[in-house]
Amino acid sequence: MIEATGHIADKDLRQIAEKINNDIRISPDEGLVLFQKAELSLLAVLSGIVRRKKNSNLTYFNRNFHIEPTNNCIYNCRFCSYHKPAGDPESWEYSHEEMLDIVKRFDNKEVTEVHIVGAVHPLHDLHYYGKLIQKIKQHRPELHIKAFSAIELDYMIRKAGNTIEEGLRQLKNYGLDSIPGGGAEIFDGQLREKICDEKTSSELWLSIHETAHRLGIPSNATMLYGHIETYAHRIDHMERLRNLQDKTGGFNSFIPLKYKKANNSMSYLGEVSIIEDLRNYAVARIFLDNIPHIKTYWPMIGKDIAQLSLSFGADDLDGTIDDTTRIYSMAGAEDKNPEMATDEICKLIRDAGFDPVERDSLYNIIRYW
Ligand code: V47
Repeated sequence: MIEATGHIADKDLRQIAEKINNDIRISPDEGLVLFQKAELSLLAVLSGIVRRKKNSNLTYFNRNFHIEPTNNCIYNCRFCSYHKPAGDPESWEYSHEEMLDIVKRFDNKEVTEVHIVGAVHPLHDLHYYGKLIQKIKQHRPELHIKAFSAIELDYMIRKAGNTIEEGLRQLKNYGLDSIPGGGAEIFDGQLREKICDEKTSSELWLSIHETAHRLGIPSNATMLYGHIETYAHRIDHMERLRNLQDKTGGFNSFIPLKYKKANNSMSYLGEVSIIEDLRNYAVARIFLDNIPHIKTYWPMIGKDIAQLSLSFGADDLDGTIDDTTRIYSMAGAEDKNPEMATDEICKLIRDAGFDPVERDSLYNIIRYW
């Protein structure tokens, strides 16, 4: 496959391709060159080499559902289409009982994970959410609870008067199994000022994940792209994640999140092209050599691009979802009621030339389909 690199006209690109083929880490500058100069077809080949070395021909998915406890948020991020103030006709806030009812709807279904992410509600601290987790575990002990972005954790733990380490320990005792990757947005401080100035800093986001990893709580990482960032900002973001992963090894997957323009105050920017999405998946797969999985989150990117992204480094489709998330439909994603039956996910994967495999939340294989 790599004979192709001999024909690459650009000397920089040829050297980078050789490195990738020989399993040598590329530098941030080289990552930037890939973004700036590499053709889509070359990125497909190079990310395919990395993908196959790490995950062979497998594409993972899990059976999961989401709970979004509230969209009442103290923050006002400019890209967010989801948050609404209390009293707004589109705002909601579920009680513990209502959220347990969502869990009970899945009693006879073979789901393995609940993903709980909402907003930073002004009144709820870690014990409010800890007791929710405890009730879910009492009802269904084997269900993996992946819950609360670092932004929610920062607020709920501070509200309870604890340090991050104490708070995470307590949440782990309540039953928290892992942490999703939200709230990372883009780490550059100046950009963060422009798009989400009130939010937890990048340094604190990274430190919350580092502490979680030290306590044996694995997590994911995201990057919001396709707004006002440059390629250099994306590489900076991924470099900070790569450095932390070198220290802790606690990230399971990296999830690029494409900025969606509906119903938020950055709509004038529009959205980047599918080509840009694919380039981004590919460079992420190549650059993040120490993060095992690249997730293509189909409720956000759409099923067709998710399927294409499997040939650009992505190896994980997240889950069946069962129409339990609104974050992306509110931001303009095509699928207003995101759900995929297991058969449909498997067909999507097979049609792209890969082998579907059902995983648990920690990427242990449950079943080859
Ligand atoms: O942090 C919000 C993003 C994230 C918009 O860990 C937007 O398995 C695009 O983190 N356009 C929350 N993105 C979702 C998230 C996530 C999703 C799936 C799987 C996992 C995981 C985590 O959604 C936020 C923010 O970056 N977001 N608004 C928007 N208009």
